[in-house]
Amino acid sequence: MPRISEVTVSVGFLLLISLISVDGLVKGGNYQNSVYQRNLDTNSATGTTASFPFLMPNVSPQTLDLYLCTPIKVDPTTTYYIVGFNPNATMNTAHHMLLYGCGEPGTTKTTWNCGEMNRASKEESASPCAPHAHSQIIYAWARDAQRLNLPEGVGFKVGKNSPTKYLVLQVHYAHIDKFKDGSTDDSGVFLDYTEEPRKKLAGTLLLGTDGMIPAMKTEHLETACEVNEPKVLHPFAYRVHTHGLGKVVSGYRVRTNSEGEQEWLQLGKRDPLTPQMFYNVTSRAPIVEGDKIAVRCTLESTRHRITKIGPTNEDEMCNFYLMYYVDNGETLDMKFCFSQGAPYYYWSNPDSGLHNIPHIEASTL
Ligand code: IYT
Ligand code: CU
Ligand code: CU
Repeated sequence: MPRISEVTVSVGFLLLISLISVDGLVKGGNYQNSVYQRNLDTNSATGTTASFPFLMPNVSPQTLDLYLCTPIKVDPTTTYYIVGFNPNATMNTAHHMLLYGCGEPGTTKTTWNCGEMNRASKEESASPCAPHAHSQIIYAWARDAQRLNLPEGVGFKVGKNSPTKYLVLQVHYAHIDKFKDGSTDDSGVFLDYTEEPRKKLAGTLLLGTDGMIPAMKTEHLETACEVNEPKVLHPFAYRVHTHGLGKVVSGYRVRTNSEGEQEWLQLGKRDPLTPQMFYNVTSRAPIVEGDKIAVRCTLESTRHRITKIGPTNEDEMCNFYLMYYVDNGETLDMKFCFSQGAPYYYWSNPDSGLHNIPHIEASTL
């Protein structure tokens, strides 16, 4: 059955976009048909950075609360380091943007509906990255956040020698009134990148839980993992994510001192109903082998039914993204730290290996 498409792509601009995007960092959105071209940035040997406009290809969303994705294929013959993000969006048009590093994109289309939260509309949709492919959030924007530079000398490795073969931009279009007249939008992010090798590589660790929140109760969803790789992590940013029931999400480094006592050092703590961007960590103290990383989400349900962890707005999530860099070598092999969550896993379980658990109050935010 034919249906009205969610997006009208302005074809003239699409051509222009794919011509632009074959230069430098990537092949175009129509990556299947495009031809490689060398980087135009001839200064890369001297360590200067170039800027790649990763923008929506002039789309005109016609569905309320549309999550739209667009991919670029990173030139797989070259290793690139992304060192900064310069957003091109306003909160009048875009509610949020996420930039994913993917092994494979969710589809081979130029744009697609990639909403996780609004499955109510039963429209055809696909996730940003292909199922089971490498998938990582490397940038998040919301509510007129300014540009983000990674710390000095730090970069996200993409392309050759990296599992990130594609970048996928997700834009949440909350308000669509301005598109009624056929206007188009090119929200996105300018990526500052260099080919100069970086010793300090950035990575993200995703901590989260499965589980459920009982009716009319406040529940703690908790997870914790030990770092058991001989690496020194320098945390610098974090992002939290829940749906509507989230009250507070906090993350800690847990280290056992010489007296055998566990010391909890806060990495970040936020009200998840404030804009879900990356914020500076509370403490940049390094995380070393043997340390644990622990996360709690406090969710408060006033619903008369159980709420489960799941993809829609009727469900909940508990996520804490920790962005860090390593001084030398590759980032952690550990990319995720998920637990079963409530009512099975708690920090206070006898077998969790956690002691000296802090009292975490939402009121001290
Ligand atoms: C079940 C759950 O917690 N989903 C999260 C975390 C997640 C992130 C990525 C799961 C997978 C991923 O590939 I990247 I599989 C989740 O969906 N979080 C949302 C985004 O959809 C990523 C968020 O905004 O953090
Ligand atoms: Cu949004
Ligand atoms: Cu979610």
